[in-house]
Amino acid sequence: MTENLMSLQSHILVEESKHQGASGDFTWIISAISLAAKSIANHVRRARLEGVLGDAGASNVQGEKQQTLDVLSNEILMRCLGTRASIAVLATEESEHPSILRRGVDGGKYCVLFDPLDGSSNLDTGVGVGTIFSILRNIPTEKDGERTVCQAGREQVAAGYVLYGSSTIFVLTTGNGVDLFELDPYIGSFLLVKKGVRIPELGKTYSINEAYSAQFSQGYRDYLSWAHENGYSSRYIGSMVADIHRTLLTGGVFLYPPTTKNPEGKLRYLYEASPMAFLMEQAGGLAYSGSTPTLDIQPQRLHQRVPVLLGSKHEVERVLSFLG
Ligand code: P6P
Repeated sequence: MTENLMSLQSHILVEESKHQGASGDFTWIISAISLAAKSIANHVRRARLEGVLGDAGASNVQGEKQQTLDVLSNEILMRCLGTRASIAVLATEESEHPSILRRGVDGGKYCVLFDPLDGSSNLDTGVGVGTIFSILRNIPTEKDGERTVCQAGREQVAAGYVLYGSSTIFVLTTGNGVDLFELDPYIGSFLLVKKGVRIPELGKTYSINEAYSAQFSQGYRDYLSWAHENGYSSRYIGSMVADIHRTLLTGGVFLYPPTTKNPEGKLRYLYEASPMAFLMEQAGGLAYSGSTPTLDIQPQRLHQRVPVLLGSKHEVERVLSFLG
């Protein structure tokens, strides 16, 4: 092997050294997410052996049936992040309201938002699932937790996901491109495997739940008809992190349009659409919610949903050309 071995921890320290006056707080947060990801990966991989599959017998604030591993993953992230002194606010898909840990005057510098185990309804069938996270700066003058975290995606200082798939992959951007790490379970470390990931500008693959086609507006239906006639492939796993990861690496476009059931779209802005949009733009792709760049949206509610269209630059532009 000719490449130097670079762990996620070392990589973040190198990145941090590029920022004058960096305090190390940010590194501690990524380190906490990395620790949580290793623990969650262990439970996901041993779920059937540990008897933690299936639903938890309750529903979350979204009215979705909570899986046992949703609750466990959420607890792991809260326990890892709760110890970090620079965190002001934590917000999760699993809780109705954000948790205010400390004010700005007490050292609270960052807000961390996450979907602890997205796609968890696929766990019983062994499909890849993931953790999605977004890091924002705290607003010391804002006392309300929800207003503090309701920031446009362009305000993010970092975002990423962990894919618990055939291997455990940590994908991260801190605003200087996208880097990809793989967990080496034998040494318990995420190792850098690709720096500066770029999404192909073209990709003849679209990823959408076509079962809802009758509910899509005409523009989406016109795009799908065009794709069918122009040799596109359809790939849809129904687990956002897995679908996005494939799109990032092989190109194409991922869509979750408005439907009758979800007129704003199904995916949540702050801890699903916004972090994924940041990653896509950092990798040279595009991300739109309707006709607005996803990162420009100003959310009003913690669990606000938005339409999602993201992926290869030219593929997203082509879909937009049908949406009018
Ligand atoms: P549908 C999983 O439930 C999820 O939140 C995302 O991971 C995924 O992209 C989407 O919903 C799938 O939704 O309606 O196609 O089953």
